[in-house]
Parts: sequence; C-alpha cells; structure tokens
Amino acid sequence: MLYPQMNRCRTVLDLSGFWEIKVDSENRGEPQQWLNGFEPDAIVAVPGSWNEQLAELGLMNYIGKIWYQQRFHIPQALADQRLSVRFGSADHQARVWLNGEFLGEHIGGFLPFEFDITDYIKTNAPNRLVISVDNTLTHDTIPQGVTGEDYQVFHRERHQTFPPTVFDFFPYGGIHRPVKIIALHQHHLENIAVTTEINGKDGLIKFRVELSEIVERSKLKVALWDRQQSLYDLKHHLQQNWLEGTIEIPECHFWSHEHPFLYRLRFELFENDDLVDEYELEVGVRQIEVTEQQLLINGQPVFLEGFGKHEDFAVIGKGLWHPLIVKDFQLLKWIGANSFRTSHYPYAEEVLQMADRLGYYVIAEVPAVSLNFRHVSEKTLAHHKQAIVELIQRDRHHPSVIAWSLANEPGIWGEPEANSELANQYWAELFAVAKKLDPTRPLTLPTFPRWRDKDVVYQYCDFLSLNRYWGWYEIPGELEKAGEVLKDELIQLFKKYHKPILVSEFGADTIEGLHATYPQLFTEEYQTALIEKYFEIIESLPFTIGEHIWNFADFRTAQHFRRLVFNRKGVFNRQREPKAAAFAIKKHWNK
Ligand code: BDP
Repeated sequence: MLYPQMNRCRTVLDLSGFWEIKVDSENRGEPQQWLNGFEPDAIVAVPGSWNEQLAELGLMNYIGKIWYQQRFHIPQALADQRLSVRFGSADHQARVWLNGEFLGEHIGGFLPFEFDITDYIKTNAPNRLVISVDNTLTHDTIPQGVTGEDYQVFHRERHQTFPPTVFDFFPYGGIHRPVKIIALHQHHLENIAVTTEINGKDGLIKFRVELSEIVERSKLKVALWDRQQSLYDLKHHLQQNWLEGTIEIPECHFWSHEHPFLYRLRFELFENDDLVDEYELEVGVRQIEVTEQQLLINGQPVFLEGFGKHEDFAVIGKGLWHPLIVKDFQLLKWIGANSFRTSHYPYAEEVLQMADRLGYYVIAEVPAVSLNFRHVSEKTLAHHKQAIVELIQRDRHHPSVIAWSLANEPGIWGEPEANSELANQYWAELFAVAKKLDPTRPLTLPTFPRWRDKDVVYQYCDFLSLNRYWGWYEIPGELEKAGEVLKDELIQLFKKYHKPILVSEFGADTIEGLHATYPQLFTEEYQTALIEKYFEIIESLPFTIGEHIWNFADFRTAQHFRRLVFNRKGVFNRQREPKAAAFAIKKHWNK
C-alpha cells in the first residue's frame, strides 16, 4: 500500500478536520444501524485522540467503541477513477461504512489500511463515511489488553492501573492519523519495494513494482534523478503485472546520518503511450551489516546515540501533528543524537519521511509491548505476524529504518511461559517471517533482565537490545554499584552470544526543579549522573553499538501511584523544554 501522493495522475483529498462522534459504550451502534448516520454527541478533531479533547465529556479514560461520521463531496471530475479511502491508523480496531455499505474492518492500531470505494461513492451527491473505532485490547490483540482478573492471578493487584494497561503509556483511542481519499486510474501502480546495496563506490537500487492488472501494450518507465540530472531512464514493455529491475549508480552518493542524500526514483505507467499513473520515491542508497562487535552502515562502524520515544502530546494525544515532528527533530539535532527507536509501535509515516531527509537511524518497532505468554494464543500470534508484515511492507523503502524490533519486553509479568519452549517456537516463527520479508535489515527485540543470559529471544536477534534500570528500579541511588552490575551483564552476554549490544533503554524519572547535592532519585542531578554513568560503561566496551536513553520526553501514562501523571524519564519535559541532563548529553554527544 503506497503512501498517498498527489501528482499528475493521482488526486488525494484529505478528510482531516472536525468529525461528529457518538459514544457506544453498550455496543448499540450496529443493531441500531448507526452506519446510516447518527445523532452526534460531540465533535472531535481528526487526526487526534478523543481522550484529552473530550475529557469534559467523560472520555479521558474511556475504553470502548466510538462512532465517527463525516459528510463530504468529491469532484465530479473523479467519477471514472478508481477511488479508495485510506486511514493512516485507527487505534485499535475499526469497522468502516460508506453510504451505508460495509467496506471492511481492520484490527490493529498504528498502521494504515484502505478500502476500495469505487462502487459506493457518489459524485453527484454528498457521501457519508462512518467508522466505529474501538480502543479495547484483549489477550488476542497486539498489544495485549489486561483484565482485572489478570492482576489477581499474577498477585499483581498493586500493579493495577486506570485504565488497565500492560504497558507504560496512555491507552489513547481514536483516528490518530489522516483519512484520505485517493483517486487514480483503474490501471495503476499498486506496490513498490526498493532495497539498496553498495559495491565499493557504486550503489545498487533493486526495485519491484506491482501493478493493479496487466493491460496490453502497457509500458513502465523507470527514471532516477540526483539533484541535478537524470541518471537512468528506461521504458520497459510489460509482460506481466510486475517488473523487477536493478539500477547501478557509479560513484554513488551514499545515504547516512552525516550525508542524508536522497535520489528520486520515478515510475511512470503508460497505456498506448498515454500516461495513466506515476509515483515517485525518495531513495537513500545504503547498506547495513552487523558483525560480531559492530553495526556497519556503508561499511563504516556506527554508534547509535539517541532515545526511545513516544507519540504523545497535550490535547492531541497520539494524533499526528506536523509541528511536533519538526520540533522533535530539531531537538534531536540540537542534542547531537543520530538515532531513535519508535517505541513501542510504528510511528506515523511522516516521521520516517523526516528521518530519511534529515538523516536519522530508526529502529522501527512492532506494537507488541509487554506480551503476556500465559495468554498468548494462536490469534495473538496471527495478529503479531500481521503487524510485522504490515510494518515491513509500509516502511521498507525508508533508508532511515536500519533495523526492525519485533516486540518490547515480553514476559514482563514474570510468567515462566515467556521463556519456555512455547516462547521459543513463537519467536522462531516470527523472526523467520520478518527475515524472509526483509533480509536486508537486522532484527532485534529489547528485553528486561529477568532471564539473565538465558532469554530465548537472544538466539534470534542479530544484535541484542537491553532495557536496563540498574540505578533506578533496581539498586536505586547507588550508581557505582549499578554501573558494575551493568558492566558485568554486558560482558557476560557478549561472551555467550558474540553479538553486538545496544543498550536500548536506561534512565531516571526526573522532576524539573528538584535538586540535591547527594544522590537523590527524581532530582535533575541524579538523572544526569545516571545517564553519564551508563555512557561511561557502555562506551568502555568494544562490542556495544549504541546508547538509547529512556525517554526523549515525558509522556502520559495510565494512572498509578508510581507515576505522577507522566512517566518523567524524559530528557525534555512534555512541552519539550530541557531538563539539566539535556545539556550534559548535548556536550557529550557533540564531543
Ligand atoms: C521499560 C519499558 C518502558 C517503560 C520503562 C519505564 O520498556 O515502556 O516506560 O520501562 O518504566 O521497561 O520507565
């Protein structure tokens, strides 16, 4: 599924704006035929989470279904086009109707989905698009949900949060990314996959294009441009509904953090010499390798300096907001970072477009956070697989994505099943799916330390990712001791697996303005000292490939006595103002 692009052959209409909603806490919507339109309770902005926008209506902590409706016209000129509606994401389950006709459903948040609406759209009258969005999570979904009973069975009553979650971020609901109508020719480009390799000073771009259908006398023109000139321009006669090819670029400009050079790769589809579709991709040529001790990009060792992040901001919640993306990249640059992880779910495609252009290395994560293996079912596995496939297909052409993370901290409840043969099989299957779809990128999975060096996932990871809180949740206040434990653990793991290690999370909750002359949790001095201690240990070992601080910015969590509204491990607060640690990190990373 291609990102919506407006050009000579494609029209994109954005339905962002004010939508009417109706809360459906008792699941009355379908029996009462709300799909044909309903009396609204309120208006909400799309994209955006409903929670903070409509807190006064009682929706701050709402878990359940909400119906959205939008009335829109489309230009008559599009009457003979192939039309579809594309949702950037809806968290977490969506069912969609147009003019009373059921289009389909999508299970899983954070990823786009689209439906063909050609047969149902009206070009001479208003259209009504209705979507029910449900942010309920269950044991079968990715991420999983949690029930009151789970807390009891695991003797974890004191871990209960409101709303109940198994993860440490707020369970926002809504249509979080734009809704777009796409109009194109019946005969069009459907999928484009691009991989790149380097060979000495030369670059290789391998592409595969899939078309909606094969039409006689159709031709596909493939053209590559650098900033000034055309480098490749060839018309291929098509024998089938796909085309594969390789473009060689002598003396290639490779893409990297320092030189995020992008070529423009354009595909033009002709029927009897008439242009019927076109699509242009920005392509960065680069190659990723993992050796026993290093991460290599274009043959050069790279050390990842950056953060785990979240999509989270006041009022908009998890909604896409372009100014925030710009601001965050400015701050990444200011502080001297070169990378981040899309913890704990796929971010908006617009984030990756910026990372491509500005040169940031991204570890893209599947939304499988805190899997509870006691409740993992065939359905969970199927949804997990689906999320991996959808993520890789969506993002594989982005040079910025340098690795896939297939989950975060499975087995967080300490259930022994998470490190059993069951889990072993589960990961074997999922890692194989990801490798097959994309053999060009390394796979990883951030762990917590419970199973020491025996965690079943380590054998499948190309590099290990460790989330470690020595000096915070464990060994609080004693940074020397914490540092020793960290160092021993890193050495042990390397000795056993001979794989490079990213410390993918470490940090300390910090309230701006709290100070102490001695080690005191929550002060700005303690956060700075903890981060500096981790830098010292991580950078002293030859097999580490990076340090990702948790977190870039403070973010909202579900309610619990150990969180003061937000997880406050941000180096910036939620408004993106720096805490003291930010200046120390900036100095260190800009050395
Ligand atoms: C890690 C999780 C992350 C949490 C963090 C924390 O991966 O989602 O927010 O701990 O507790 O275990 O701050």
